[in-house]
Amino acid sequence: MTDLPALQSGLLSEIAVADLAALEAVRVRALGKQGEVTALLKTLGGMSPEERLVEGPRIQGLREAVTEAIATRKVALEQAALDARLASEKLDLTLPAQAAPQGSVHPVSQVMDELAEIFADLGFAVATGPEIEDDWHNFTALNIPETHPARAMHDTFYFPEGADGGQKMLLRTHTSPVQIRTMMTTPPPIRIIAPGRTYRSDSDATHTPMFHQVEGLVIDRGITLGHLKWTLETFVKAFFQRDDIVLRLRPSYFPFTEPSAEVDVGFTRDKTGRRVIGGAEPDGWMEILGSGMVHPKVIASCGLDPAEWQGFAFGCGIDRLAMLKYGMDDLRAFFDGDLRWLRHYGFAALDVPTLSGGVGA
Ligand code: 2NM
Repeated sequence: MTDLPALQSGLLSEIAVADLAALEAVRVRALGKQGEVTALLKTLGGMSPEERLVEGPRIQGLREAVTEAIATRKVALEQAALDARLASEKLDLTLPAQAAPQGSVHPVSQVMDELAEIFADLGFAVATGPEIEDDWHNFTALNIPETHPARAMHDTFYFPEGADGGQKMLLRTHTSPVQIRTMMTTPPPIRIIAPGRTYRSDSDATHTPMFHQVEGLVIDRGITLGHLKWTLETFVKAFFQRDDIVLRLRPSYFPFTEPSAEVDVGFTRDKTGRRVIGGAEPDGWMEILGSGMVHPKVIASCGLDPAEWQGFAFGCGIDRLAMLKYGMDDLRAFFDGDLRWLRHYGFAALDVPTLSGGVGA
């Protein structure tokens, strides 16, 4: 005959001090298939009914006592383990950031913010639109018909002919479709800039297939070339942060403007011979913008009466503006995602351009 009270007190005292692994070992040794208590339960089958009536409740009582003791100990151990984790993994969210900030603002983003800030001061809103455009908004509405050589000039990325049988879809080659969409949805007067990604199938040291453009548009009554010139002068002075900026407007051709002008900015040279934008007596000229008076056909395409509404528009490459202002010489580095380049040319996240604080000074 097994001494049940002795067995029970032995097991219970073991359980009382066991850790989780020891507890599982005790459980297997007592209650497992080959366990001591299990073996005792099996002896019930060989007993007489009278004997079983006495021993059955005693053995079952032992089993229940051990089972409950194991369960109780297990909960206590798990709670203690959780308390220990909570104590050691404490995180004080009110502490200042541990590491030095790793990220920086890309020069393209910085220049976009500068442009928004400068033009906001002149009363321009920022407009955006889809990068996947249809042929009409990107070309036709801009007075670039199907046969126009400008379509070939733009090296357009076309999508495969759509199953919907609708228009040819493409990656916008300029942000002008944003201006078209604005003219069609917003009653004049309109003053907007449209910065964003644009795409042309072109790739070398000075061209990337994706590049950034900003275009501006003013539509109102009685707008003249004089308004255009003043606006561009004010913009370029604010952007390069000097007053001795000389602009030169050269007659040019764009299908969407008439007349059209390319805008050069005068540069001088520093002691090392590097070109510096500005200087009252330029040593040479750099082309930075295209511009013109919005073609009456474009205004009419958007549902406005060109006899009542006139305007000017301009466009330029943001990547190129960033290179000129911040002195990078290879456009391709802009899109390499090289952290060393970004650490050198990037801007602190809190270095937000403001007119009072200096746009990107
Ligand atoms: C340029 C040069 C000249 C331009 C025209 C328009 C619109 F939609 F109003 F017709 N948007 N942008 C424009 C004009 C763009 O980029 C070199």
